[in-house]
This record gives sequence, structure tokens and C-alpha cells, in this order.
Amino acid sequence: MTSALFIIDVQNDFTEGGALGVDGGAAVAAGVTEWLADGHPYDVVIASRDWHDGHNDNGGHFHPEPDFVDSWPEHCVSGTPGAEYHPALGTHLIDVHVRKGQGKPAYSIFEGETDDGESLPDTLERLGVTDVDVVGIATDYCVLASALDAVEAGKHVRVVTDLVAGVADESSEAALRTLSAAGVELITSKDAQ
Ligand code: VGL
Repeated sequence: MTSALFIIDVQNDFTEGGALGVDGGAAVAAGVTEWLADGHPYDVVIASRDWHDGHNDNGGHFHPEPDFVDSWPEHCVSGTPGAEYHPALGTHLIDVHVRKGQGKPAYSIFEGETDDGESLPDTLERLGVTDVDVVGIATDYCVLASALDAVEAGKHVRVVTDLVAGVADESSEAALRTLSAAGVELITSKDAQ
């Protein structure tokens, strides 16, 4: 077994005060850092960042009148403070950095590339990752899409439900139901070994 932790989009723009701030986002940043420091060893810790272009609408992902489902206010523009990891996230804990969404919407980490230009699926293949735990933001969008793609890729997948934060309550609850129905285990950080 080779285990990976996915830390999805724990970025300033997705936390309180950010362009698309999600309630509980900063707590996820601090919580993940504390939990990992407590000793939850993964073979590899992989973190994603939404990394959009600043000079176009990223395939309709940015919209001046967003519906907050398929279109959004400008967020996570490459090279801006909003696109950086939240300062409470201990970046020394991250082994592989993935960026996604250059010029297009990209909810899933599977659409991303590492800093070395390798696709995430190729990285998982190379490392022989079999088991994936997922934490981060947002439960109802990028966490959902990333965990479903991990199932699709044949991994054993768990979502750590006290280390995620969502855009809206209803869609976050629906996301957890969808994940559970797809075979994802819903655990808490206390259950994770
Ligand atoms: C996300 C909305 C728009 C996410 C990204 O990280 O879940 N949500 N873009």
C-alpha cells in the first residue's frame, strides 16, 4: 500500500476575507497543519492550488455576475496573494505541489500538473499510490471532484470530514452523500491512522 494525502486548494482566496472566502477555510488550514504535525504519516503529501489566468475569463469560470455554481468572481489569479496557500498551512509538510485551472475551470486535482510539469495521474502512477485521503476546500466543488476522480482512478479513497469546508451547507451535505454512494469512506481526523 502506498498512501497519499491530497490537500485541496487551501488558498487565501478560498478562506475568510478572500475573493471566494469559505466559512471554516482558515480553520481547515490550521487544522490540517496541526493534525499532520501530530503524526499521521503518508507516503506522499500532495497539495493543489487553483491557478487561473488574470487576463481572461478562464473559459467562463470568471463572471462579473457569477451564479456561484458554474461561474465565480475572479479568484486565485496566478502570482497574486489570493492564489497563495493560506499562511496557517504548513507548506513544509507538502511533498508535491500541483497547480490547475490555467485558462480554464479545473475543479479536480487530477486536471493539474506538478511544478515539474508532470500530470497528477502520472505522478500517482509513478509513485504507485493506492490509497488517498482528501482534505481541503471546497467540499462541494474541488474536494468532491478530486475524490470522485480518485475513485474513478481505482484508489481507495477517504474524505476527512472535519478537515474540509464548503461553499454552501446544502451542496456540501449533498457532496458527502454523493461521495459515500461512490464508495468513498467518510472519516474524521480522529479515525485516520
Ligand atoms: C473551487 C469554486 C471555484 C474550489 C474552485 O476550490 O472548490 N470552488 N473554483
